[in-house]
Parts: sequence; structure tokens; C-alpha cells
Amino acid sequence: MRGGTSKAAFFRAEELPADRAERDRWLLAAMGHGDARQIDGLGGGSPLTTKVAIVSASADPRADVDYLFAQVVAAESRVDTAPTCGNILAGVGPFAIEQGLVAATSPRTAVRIRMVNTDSLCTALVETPGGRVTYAGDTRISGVPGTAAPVLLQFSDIAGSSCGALLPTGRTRDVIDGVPVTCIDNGMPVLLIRADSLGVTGYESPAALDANAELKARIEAIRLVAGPAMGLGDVRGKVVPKVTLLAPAIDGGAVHTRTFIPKVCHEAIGVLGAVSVATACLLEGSVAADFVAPSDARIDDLSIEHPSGEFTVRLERGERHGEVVSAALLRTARALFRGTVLFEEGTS
Ligand code: NQM
Repeated sequence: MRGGTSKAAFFRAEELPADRAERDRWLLAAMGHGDARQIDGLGGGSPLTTKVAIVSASADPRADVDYLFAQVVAAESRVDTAPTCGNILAGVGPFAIEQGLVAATSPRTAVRIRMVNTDSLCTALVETPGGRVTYAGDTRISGVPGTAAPVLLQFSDIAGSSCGALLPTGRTRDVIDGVPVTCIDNGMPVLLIRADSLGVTGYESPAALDANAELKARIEAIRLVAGPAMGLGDVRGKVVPKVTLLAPAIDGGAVHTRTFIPKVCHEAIGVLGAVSVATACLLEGSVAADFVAPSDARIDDLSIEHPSGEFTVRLERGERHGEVVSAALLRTARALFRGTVLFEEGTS
């Protein structure tokens, strides 16, 4: 399925081996690994198309289904279940309904999803006219051609999802290696850095940034210090924290971004990554707040500009200073293919 601007193989949990090592070996074989093109698997040669969603009925009374996200790191022949993925999350509601895990209502169905990786909750509103999922509609999202049915994702408890606190270092701004940064986790651990403090504009293409070995080494050095400070331990082999470079908005948005996930520059921005960036925009003293006029509005729509367009995050503030109580955003999804992955012992 396509979920937002990413693509994943979706599995029912009971179809996969229960043993974790066996499951990961199987997922690597299914998606392809060990070469950049993933010629021996389903993956599309990019982290954004090498994702896996594992879905099952939930035992949690607050949720209908459990969604475990797995990032297959093809180059390193590894499966990482530390982060969740908000783009692939957009496919979970339609998948759960089509698999009979949730009964559809008309014209739309609310699917309560537990994001197992971070133990947080999301309600997805899926278009189901006449009690059937439809993928056709008028919603356009940046980074995906054409239009499709909207999937509204609503989050209410994502602060500190992986790090235990919205501001895992206890501060809105830290200095690492002489560079001012903000470490934040509102659904996704993200390290924010002003692009100009690393000698780039932040408007370069993802390909140009990916080709800048010196910049990438500098970013990784800062990330390796930020990881333990964010409570994530040694992040050498982990895909979190992500790193977002910030620059002034150029298209009427709040801020312009380039995001490393974390070794490759994203063509757009991750969903929960964008929620974390938008939240930082509201926090006085953060490096993101440098770019945004202060606002006291109860509900803020923040447009996060990225290489292929923009992403609007709706944030609702709480009573306490700097508190964000809920976040909502629009995605689309599409079921692309249903079938059986073939795996014979002795191959892969
Ligand atoms: O931040 C990319 C994506 C993502 C993750 C990544 C995501 C999120 O675009 O919630 O969506 O950060 O690896 O799918």
C-alpha cells in the first residue's frame, strides 16, 4: 500500500513467524537487502519504499488494531522497529477494514490504532461510503501525483513517544559541537538545526545534500552526541533521531525544511517528523521559533515546507505554556496489490 508519501508491504501479524529473529530474516528476504536496488525483493531502493506494516487485532481496550512498523535497512541487512511511521499509518485504517478487523460504518469509519513502536494512539478517519473503503477522492498531498480519498489522522498522546519527554534534554535549545540545536519528540525524535549554522541554505535539492559528504559527516557527528542526550542511547545503528535542517519559509509556510532520515535526505518530510517540527515552532527559545511569529491561538495550522511541497499540521494548545494537546493531519492512501510473497529456504 501507499501510505502518504511512502510505500510498505502490509502483513497480518499472524501470517508472519512469531519468533522475532525469524520474522526479521523473513522480512529482509521479502523486501530485498544487501544491494542498493533491492533486486531480490519488493523494496524500491529507497528507505521510503522499504517499509513494513504488521497489523493485528488489539488487546488494548483503547484501540481496535495494533500497528507495528518495521523499517528494513537494506544496505545494512537489518530491521529497525525503534521508530514508527506516520505516513504508513495512513494505510492501516483502510487495511484493517478490508481485512475484516474493523466493521465499516457509512460514510466514514473511525479506526483506533495503537502504534506499537511508541505505545501511542491515533484515530484514523477512513472514507467508507456504503460501508466499503474507497481510495478515490479529491484530496491532494504534496509528493503524490493526482488526488485520492482523505484519511484524517488525529493524535492526542504523542509527546515523548520514544524519548519519554517532549523536550528530552529538558531544554528548548542546546549547543552541540558549537551548533545551536533543538531536540524534540512529539511523535518522532527529531534534532533540529538551522541550515545556515552548517554552511548550507536549506534550499538545496535532496540529491545535492546527499552528495555533500562533509555536511553529512557533520550532521552524523552532532546526531551521535544528541542521541544519548535524548535518552535514545547509542544511535550509531538507529534510524532515530531524524535530523531536520531549517530555513526561512519561501512559500507562505511557517518554516522550510530538509530532513535526513537519518542517512538519506527525505524527498518530503515524515508525518510525525513534521508534527515534531511544527511543535518546535510554537516553543519559545527553540531554533525553529527563530523563523515563526509568536502566536497565542488555541489552534494553529502550521505549514511545514519541504522539497516537494508543504505539509500542514494542525496543533491544539493546552492550558500550560508550550503544551500541545493534540495534532491532526490529512494524508491519503491506496491499496496497490494483494498477493503472496514467496520465500524458499536457501534463497536470500
Ligand atoms: O515521521 C520517513 C516517512 C517517514 C516517517 C522517515 C514518517 C514519520 O516519510 O512519521 O512518516 O522518517 O523515515 O514515511
